[in-house]
Amino acid sequence: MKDTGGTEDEPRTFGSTYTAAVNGADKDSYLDKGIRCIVNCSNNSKTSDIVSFRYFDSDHYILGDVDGDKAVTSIDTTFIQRDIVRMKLPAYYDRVAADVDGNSSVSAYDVTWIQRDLVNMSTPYAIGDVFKRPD
Ligand SMILES: [Ca+2]
Ligand SMILES: [Ca+2]
Repeated sequence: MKDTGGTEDEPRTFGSTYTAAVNGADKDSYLDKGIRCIVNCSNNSKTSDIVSFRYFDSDHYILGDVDGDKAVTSIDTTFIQRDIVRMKLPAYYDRVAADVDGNSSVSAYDVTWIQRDLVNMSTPYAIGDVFKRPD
């Protein structure tokens, strides 16, 4: 596989996009390594394709992305609202990403900040930005 990302000169960073030549059979195994295909994802051709990937790892998170789909959407706010009322949550629910205002608790304020961000209103928090997970 020809890969333009992850060299010593150009290390992969969380959330960065890079391209690679991947054939159809290879694509699935490639995606298992914490790499998410964002372009030409459904291609099952036998020949190699140049595809764009976005690189993710488990040491980082996106502020507000509690379901881990790498985007901040209204689904994330729904999960946080469930958390607030102590409803059952899936294992992938990320409470670190839910605490948008960083006050160590998950509350309706966190939901409101995300909702503001979703409609492009200003917030004092870097919702959608990548952060390193605390140790
Ligand atoms: Ca999300
Ligand atoms: Ca909070």
